[in-house]
Amino acid sequence: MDTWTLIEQPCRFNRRRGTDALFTLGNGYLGCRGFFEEEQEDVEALGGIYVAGVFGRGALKAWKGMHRELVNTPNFFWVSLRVNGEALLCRPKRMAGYRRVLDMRRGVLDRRFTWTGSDGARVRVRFERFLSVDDLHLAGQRIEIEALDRDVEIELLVGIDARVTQLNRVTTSPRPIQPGRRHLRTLRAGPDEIETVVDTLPKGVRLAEAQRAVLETPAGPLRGADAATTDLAARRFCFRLAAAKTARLTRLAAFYTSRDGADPMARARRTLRRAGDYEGLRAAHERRWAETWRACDIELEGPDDDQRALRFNLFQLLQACPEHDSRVSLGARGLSGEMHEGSVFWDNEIFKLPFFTFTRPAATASMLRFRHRTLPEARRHARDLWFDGAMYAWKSGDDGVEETEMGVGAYYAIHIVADIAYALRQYWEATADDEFLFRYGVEILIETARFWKSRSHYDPLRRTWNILAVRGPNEYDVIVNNNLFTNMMAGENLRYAEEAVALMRRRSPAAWKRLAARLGFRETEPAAWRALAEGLVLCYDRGRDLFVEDDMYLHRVPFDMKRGKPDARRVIDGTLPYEAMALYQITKQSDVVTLMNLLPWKFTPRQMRRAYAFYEPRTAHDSSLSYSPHAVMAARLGMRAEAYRYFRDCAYLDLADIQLNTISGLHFANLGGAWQAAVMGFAGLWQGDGRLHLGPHLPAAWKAMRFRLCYRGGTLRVELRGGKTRVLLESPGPAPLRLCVAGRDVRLSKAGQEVTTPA
Ligand code: IFM
Repeated sequence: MDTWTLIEQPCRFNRRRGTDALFTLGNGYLGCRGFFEEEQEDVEALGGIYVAGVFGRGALKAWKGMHRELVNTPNFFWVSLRVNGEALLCRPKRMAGYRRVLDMRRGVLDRRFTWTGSDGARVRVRFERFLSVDDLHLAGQRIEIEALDRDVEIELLVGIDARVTQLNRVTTSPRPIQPGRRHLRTLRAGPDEIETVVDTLPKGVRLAEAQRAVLETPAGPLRGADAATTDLAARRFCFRLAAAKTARLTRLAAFYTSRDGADPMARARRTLRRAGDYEGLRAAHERRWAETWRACDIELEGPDDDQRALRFNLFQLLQACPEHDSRVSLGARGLSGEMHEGSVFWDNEIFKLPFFTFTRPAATASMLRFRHRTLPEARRHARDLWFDGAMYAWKSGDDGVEETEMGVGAYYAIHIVADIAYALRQYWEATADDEFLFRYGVEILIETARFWKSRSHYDPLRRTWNILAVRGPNEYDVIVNNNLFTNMMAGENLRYAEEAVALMRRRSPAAWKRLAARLGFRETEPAAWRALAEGLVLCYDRGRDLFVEDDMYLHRVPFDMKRGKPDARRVIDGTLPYEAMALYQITKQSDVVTLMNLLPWKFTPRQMRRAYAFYEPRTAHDSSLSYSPHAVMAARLGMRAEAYRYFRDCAYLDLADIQLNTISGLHFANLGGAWQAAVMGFAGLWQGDGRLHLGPHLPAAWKAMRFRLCYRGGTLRVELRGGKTRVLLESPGPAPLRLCVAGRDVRLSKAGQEVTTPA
């Protein structure tokens, strides 16, 4: 069975658009949902192409005016097809042999079907498309039309369609597609070029798109005639196709925006002129994918469905990653849909970055640079709210401004500040990249530590430091005091800041002097950070050896999960209103469990087991961020069957539409969670005490698992088979790598060196 392809067959006409997100293609610069190319009626023609960093003004009131939303940009895959004068529309009675195939190995989408007109004439149609990962500004499309049993008259329009609007009026909740706001104004349209501007933001972005389309018919090539209209660049090809003959259209499209530099249209033209032919472009694209998969794939000896699902998660994560541009990061739905408006949340650092850190560290570096670039806005945000240092927005577009709607809790959801510090530390430990740490990281760590210092309050009665009025990962607890996750992560943030300052002072004294002067660093700060880190309240029930989510959790009323969550809908959508959650012991998405996965060295196995047993039945999994941490912890605790069940909930979350909102985009944090479930759960990966830890916890359904890891400049090849773990050093780093494999200390320094445990 082919585990590299996602196949839809037959067409589910009634929920056609619901699966478009699954068939998304992307290259980090562009993302393109799997919509049908040929124009349909009404909302079917809306496309769904997004460019990282291209935002327009949305409809919700955020902290600094209206929020931003990722713009649905002109559709350069648009075609209109008529056969014997009749529009080729996708209708159940007209189509046979439908098949849509996402080839994840090659990054190519293919769709084919046979269509019968009202006059009985049949044509076989095949569409192929890709967004080049070799040249991020190019896309390729091929359309083949075969007349099956008689001659037909074909009219084919090939264009770039700027009539598109947002797919939805409201993007915060999933809905069937319904046309929404229009952000684009067309400046100029010709047969092969269109220039538009997103003019719903003061400094509107200009978009320039150009196409080169050639039609080969049995009678020879056709160039087509100008068919441009106000908001559509298009060429029209009219021809007669004899029975049993095939015509083939090949189009290359180039896309630039004013974010890429001056005169984007000149750039688009130049790129098209220099682009070779379709085959050459696709071959280069496929070579890039082969290299990427070599580094990032996880191979299983187990059920084919699991292998395919795992690859699907990795594929989508990889192809949305904006590694080329540190002015943007990876949104909650990537470039696959409009829910959450293209914004970046805490889950980027905690769920997605670990995958990149250990497979493509440059991608993590770029996304952390995004946090560094948005530091001025985070400082301003902190100042506006009477705090020191930097308070990162809960929800960021491209400029770091808080995009959360007013009044829905961004003021409380401050753990994101420490999550960014955690990801930074994880990156530094995994890469030993001092240069990055000193150039960008230390500044973030100092400013975030200062934030925690000003956001914590001393309680003279208990002689402790509290962090009051917060919202942890469990968003059903809207405002709590001393959320364990927040306090412990803040404590780590403070420690990382202290350690990073000491390191930089030692290793790069001149740069440190400059930074310290620029930030107005005071010598008393590190000691104050340490005292705070040591004094922060950590909610803990000594009698039960149980770490507690927050000050009040144990005092709340037990929640009847059967009654409250009888089906897949979230509790707050099905049975009780949001306001009721404060009364109950209910966890929306894993909170303490996630924390224990992040900082495993801080807890004993017994404490982890107790926490898992306590919180798991109280967790509604009403967020996509919940399954993977449960899979990781269950695996590490040796509960393999349970871990596997959670792994499947996670890996199939979008494929099976478990959260009922995949139509509005894929759940990117969960995609990263699938990698975590496999690598941090079943392969037991974690980082601490200067070593990389691995240990086998394979589920019974998997015989073996293989993957590569980047670690401190070296590449490791890991294979788990049954109870054995084999680690091979494929290419060494600058220093010997220290590992702890299934409890055994190992040092690997030469290429080809390997260790197997138990031996
Ligand atoms: O970051 C998450 C949040 O924890 C739950 N709601 C969705 C956000 C974006 O994924």
